[in-house]
Amino acid sequence: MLPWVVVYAEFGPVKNEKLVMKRILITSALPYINGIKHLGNLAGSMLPADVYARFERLRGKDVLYICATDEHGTPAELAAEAAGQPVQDYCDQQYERQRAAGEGFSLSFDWFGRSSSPQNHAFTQHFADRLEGANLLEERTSAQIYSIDDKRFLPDRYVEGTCPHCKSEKARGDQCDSCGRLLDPTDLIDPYSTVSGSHNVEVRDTTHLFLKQAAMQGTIRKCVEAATDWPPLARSIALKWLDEGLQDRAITRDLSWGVPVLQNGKPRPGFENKVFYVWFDAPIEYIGATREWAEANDKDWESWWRTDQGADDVSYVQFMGKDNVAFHTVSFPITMLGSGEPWKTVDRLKAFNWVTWYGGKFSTSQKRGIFMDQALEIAPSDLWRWHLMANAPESADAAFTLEHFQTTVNSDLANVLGNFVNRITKFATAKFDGQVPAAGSPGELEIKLYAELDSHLAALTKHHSAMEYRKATAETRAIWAAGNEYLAEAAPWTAIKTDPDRAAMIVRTALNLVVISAIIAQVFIPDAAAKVLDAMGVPKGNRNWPNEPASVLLDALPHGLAFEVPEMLFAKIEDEQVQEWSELFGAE
Ligand code: B3M
Ligand code: ZN
Repeated sequence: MLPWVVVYAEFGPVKNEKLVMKRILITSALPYINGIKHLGNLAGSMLPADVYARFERLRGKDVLYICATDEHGTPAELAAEAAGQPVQDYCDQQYERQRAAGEGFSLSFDWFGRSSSPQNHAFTQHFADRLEGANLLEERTSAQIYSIDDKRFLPDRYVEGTCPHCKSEKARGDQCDSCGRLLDPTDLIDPYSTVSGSHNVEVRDTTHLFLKQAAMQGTIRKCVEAATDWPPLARSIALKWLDEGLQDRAITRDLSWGVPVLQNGKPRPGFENKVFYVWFDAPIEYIGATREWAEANDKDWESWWRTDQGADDVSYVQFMGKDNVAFHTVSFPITMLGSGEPWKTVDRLKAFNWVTWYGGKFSTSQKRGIFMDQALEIAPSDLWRWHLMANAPESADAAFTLEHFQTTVNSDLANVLGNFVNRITKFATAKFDGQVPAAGSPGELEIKLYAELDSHLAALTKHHSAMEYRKATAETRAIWAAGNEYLAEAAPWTAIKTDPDRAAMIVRTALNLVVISAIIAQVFIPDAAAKVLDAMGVPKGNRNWPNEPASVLLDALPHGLAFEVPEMLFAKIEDEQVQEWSELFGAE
């Protein structure tokens, strides 16, 4: 084996034996089926989950990254109605669009499933049967909003009104977007049908299956209190919920599209026209989609989800927006723990605040904001990925503006990374025949750079492990900037006039730093990183997370290796483009 491959192979699996969790299960909140998601949805779940999956794969972990479309409930029914399509056809079409959008953003799911899958139907019914067997389900008659004009009950998004807690209008029947509280439609002030807009509604009794969440209060609190390494936002929301006291909640709805409610394989008497509530079946699709993946790839799903079949050595990490935390820290664990079976529950949960569009909400109907498919039409996915992660809504909501997007891209990507790669590869091609020079040995500047890089890489690995993306992008940028600073100080273009060996050493060091800069960039900007690593002739198997001292990393390229100048990595965003996009997408 070439000595170089041996050195790069050292980058491979993490050697720190303390990291016992070699298998990592990652799920990101399932995007609702109703239409392509906007940049805020992407930034708040699927994208950071992808960055984390890429990071852990580069460290040699066995990663399974699962996602799917969330196809049931009122979002699907209302959207299909608006599109004039049968719900199944609508979901089939939208699923392909969402899958394509995910591929366009290089979201490296191991499986992108569908909550309408037979696997999810089976698991959902299984859990309901187990919960009933544990006496945690009960048929109860409850008051629901009925629309006289629409001749139907109005669950969840079929009804809107004023939130009783924060008085925000257009609160939905199941949750208030403004204060995040879960609601029952009868909680709403002045409710009205979202189908017809009619206020001609009344409260009528209907029977549903209630999950006795209150009975599980102590069990869930123990889990959340033990989860000391959850990032702060997730833990604070979960504890707030528990402090308010868990309520028993209906897990069926008067709807026709969803998982049917069976009893002994037949429609449950009285539930022939009801289905499970979308938030009961959607998290179960994490397991359903894993089974879809296993069956399509001749793998097993049990070792990822059953702690009696190997999942006890799995680290399970969830990514989601803050409005989804309640369901993931309360109702989903209740479903799993209440089943009495050894299911793998979440170990770490990264929740995000919201990305706003110039401080306001993204809106398809009001043409406010950029949606994933539109974004890919106007700029490469790397640019969006970098900007959204560098400005991730971690400790507060983050306002997306096109002007800020332009600044971030032009500064971090074009001026810092692009400039560094371009200058040194062009100089080395001109002065050293496009080969990694062998002469020279490390001097003071290299020793200083080694120490700097060791410290940056240690910090960067820590930030990624902690899933802190603003810090991780800042550390990544700092390493790219160190390349420019090193060149400015070492000035190979001056050294070459009097001391070619010195110049050779500088060039060799800088070319290796180009490779490290690209290796760590893979998690954020995979396309540009691949272009650089391909141009530098780094084999695909040697692009793992750096795990050697900088003194080794910065002299790892084989001496004499031929390389090319990577094609231009990033075109700058011009003011005219920002102007044009502002008109197109409703920027303030
Ligand atoms: N479909 C996302 C949302 O609330 C919701 C997530 C389900 S994760 C199981 O927009
Ligand atoms: Zn509210």
